[in-house]
Amino acid sequence: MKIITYQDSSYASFVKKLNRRAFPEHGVRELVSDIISEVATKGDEAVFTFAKRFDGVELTRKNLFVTEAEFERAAREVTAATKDAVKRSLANIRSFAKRSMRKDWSAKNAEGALVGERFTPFNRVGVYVPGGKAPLVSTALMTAGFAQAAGVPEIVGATPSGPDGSVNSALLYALQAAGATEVVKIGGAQAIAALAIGTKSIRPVDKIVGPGNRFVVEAKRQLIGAVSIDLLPGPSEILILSDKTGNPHYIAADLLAQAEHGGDSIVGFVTDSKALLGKVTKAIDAQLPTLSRPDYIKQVLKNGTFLLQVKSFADGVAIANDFAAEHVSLITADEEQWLPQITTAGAIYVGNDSPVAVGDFLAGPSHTLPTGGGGRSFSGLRADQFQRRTSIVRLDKESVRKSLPVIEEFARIEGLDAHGRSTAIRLEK
Ligand code: HSO
Ligand code: ZN
Repeated sequence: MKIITYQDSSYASFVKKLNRRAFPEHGVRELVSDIISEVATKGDEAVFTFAKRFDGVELTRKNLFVTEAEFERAAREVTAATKDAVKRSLANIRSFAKRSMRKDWSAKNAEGALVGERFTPFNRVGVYVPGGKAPLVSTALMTAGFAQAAGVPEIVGATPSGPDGSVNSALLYALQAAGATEVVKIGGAQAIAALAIGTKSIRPVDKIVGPGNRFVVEAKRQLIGAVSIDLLPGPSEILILSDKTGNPHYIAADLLAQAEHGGDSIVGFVTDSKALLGKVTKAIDAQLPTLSRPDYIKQVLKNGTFLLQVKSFADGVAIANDFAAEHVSLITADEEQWLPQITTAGAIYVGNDSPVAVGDFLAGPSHTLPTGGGGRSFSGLRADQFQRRTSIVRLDKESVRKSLPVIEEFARIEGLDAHGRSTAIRLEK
């Protein structure tokens, strides 16, 4: 853990580095580009080769997709408690989704033409659920669940299988409950490439959503154009910003919760209270031995954790906005003043009693959120990102007549007289 206070000589340079901008790493960029080219030229064969190399699994056209029998077995294997948890999380997701969905509208413009927008769901989307460190059952809900709420008819889940070719039962159950119509057992950049470009066995999708490691994120970035994407969500992050009113045990627990994702996850604590900083440090040490993933956590505590004492709460707010964390927990006696000032977080959790874990699993907003500083430019996954938007324009003779002088002027300026003609012809006898 890096512990720094505003009095330290390294403070200024450390804070400067917290003002992040996501940029693809050099080696990753080339590697992913090669994987995409292989999938584009060799299709299924490339996918199978990479599955063998990266996931240690022997895939063929026969076991590439989850079968009906596997779905049925998963539904038998999961407990009633799991089914209930999935159901309750999906219910919150659906009602959250409903409120953020866009609705068709039309209105008259200044010349009396009818203009408006119509929303239709994407035909076919891919939802990526990372494998590896944990069966991210909630991630299936927090991606596919929104596609389902938006009415997407074909939802293709993609997640790597274990070396024996199997996928976690609860994950399969959740994918199906959230509307997945197919599940393909592939992961990594090759999965994103296969979904975007298509292979003999895998029909391409129109949009790909969901979090992933740096290779998945980079593949999504490179394949924009072939598909659209949601955002570029990477490893989990939390930044807790608290004044002296923060409960150190809760704060330590929230930091450790996101740290247990391991890998490149980042957890930060920023406070203007020296006393609280000390207490949080102690609480982390006290809670760590009680948790079941010490290795993942220790890795993040070592490489991706900072505890920062700032001079004023306003400094902390500025740092939080620069850092643009996936999650910001805001704990302060003056919420009214500070909450509106945090503008770049993917999600804000307010007050001592709002654990980020509740949003990870149940609350309703998608936990698929911008990371790596992406919050400056992106927002979290929403239901309306599964709606295609088409604008619609309808004129009658009267609105053509009122529009014509302006059309003819633009046609003249741009030297495109056929444009002017195409409008004027409507008014000829
Ligand atoms: N904290 C993760 C989401 C997650 N947590 C899934 C548990 N399971 C990214 O925000
Ligand atoms: Zn989490």
